[in-house]
Amino acid sequence: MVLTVSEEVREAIAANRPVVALESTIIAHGLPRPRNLQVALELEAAVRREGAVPATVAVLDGRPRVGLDKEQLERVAGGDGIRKLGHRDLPLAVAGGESGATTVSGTALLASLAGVRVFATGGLGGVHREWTVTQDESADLGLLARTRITVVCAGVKSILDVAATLQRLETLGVAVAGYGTDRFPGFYLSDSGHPVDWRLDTPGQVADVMRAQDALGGPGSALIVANPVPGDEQLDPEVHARVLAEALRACEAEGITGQAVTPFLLDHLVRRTDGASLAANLAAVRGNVRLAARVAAAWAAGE
Ligand code: PSU
Ligand code: MN
Repeated sequence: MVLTVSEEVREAIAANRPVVALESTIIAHGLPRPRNLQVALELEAAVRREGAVPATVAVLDGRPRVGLDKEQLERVAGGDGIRKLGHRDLPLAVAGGESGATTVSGTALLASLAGVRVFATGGLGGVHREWTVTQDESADLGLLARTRITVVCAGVKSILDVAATLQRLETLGVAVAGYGTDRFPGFYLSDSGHPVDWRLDTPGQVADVMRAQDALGGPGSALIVANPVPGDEQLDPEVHARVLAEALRACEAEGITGQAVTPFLLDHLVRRTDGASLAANLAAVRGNVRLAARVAAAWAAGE
């Protein structure tokens, strides 16, 4: 098989021990270097502290990998020749022998092929604000409509049109629940300003929903567990609104399109908030990784 699952991850899956998939685009293209490598290592350590095995996903030299060693993580974080790979890019990268970091869509596909059911990230991709003109909707949404995986995230990136993204998730039939909240989180912000219809309060409740998905059968769609960044670690909402408006104007003025849009906006926010957006982003991801490990444990315990 073309997919390479690390020995540690393979053993954990075989023994029904908790495993958490982690995406690599946030490392390679979503965070500034060299901080990104530290973060990658820190996130893996946080998963381990909760008693689960981390499985960071990437493609190296044409080989899709679930579970990276330190040297492989260093390559991803180093960025040289590391492309950004959504799920549609995977066969091209494999056939071409290329290396790349996987987005939520690329990671969710490879993780589920490897048999990993729980995945942690920062914020999902979604519908961009200029959608009526650009038709830019992240491939994350379509893939999550077709993949049975639980994604713990802090909502969708606030650079997006959040209301439109929530609507698309509804249309596509993807289950969404707030974790410990009735509000949909706003990535850098604890509250996006939009409600969610469902709320889950414990890892055990999340695992129960996953079991109900399997018991019901039907199309293999995802479960999105939207876990807010703690209020005292969020980005100041006023700063967020001001800097984001500026970033969106810069993106348009510079003619940035396609895959480059998300990294451009995230980088702009980090620079223009003096790193405050980075701190909030990291706080969100850390919380998601910890929760995902607890969900994976509850899931493994019940099987
Ligand atoms: N969340 C972050 N940083 C990121 C991303 C999400 O905190 O870099 C990445 C994810 O990999 C997500 C991707 O899948 O951005 C979406 O990109 P696009 O809009 O091009 O689909
Ligand atoms: Mn896009």
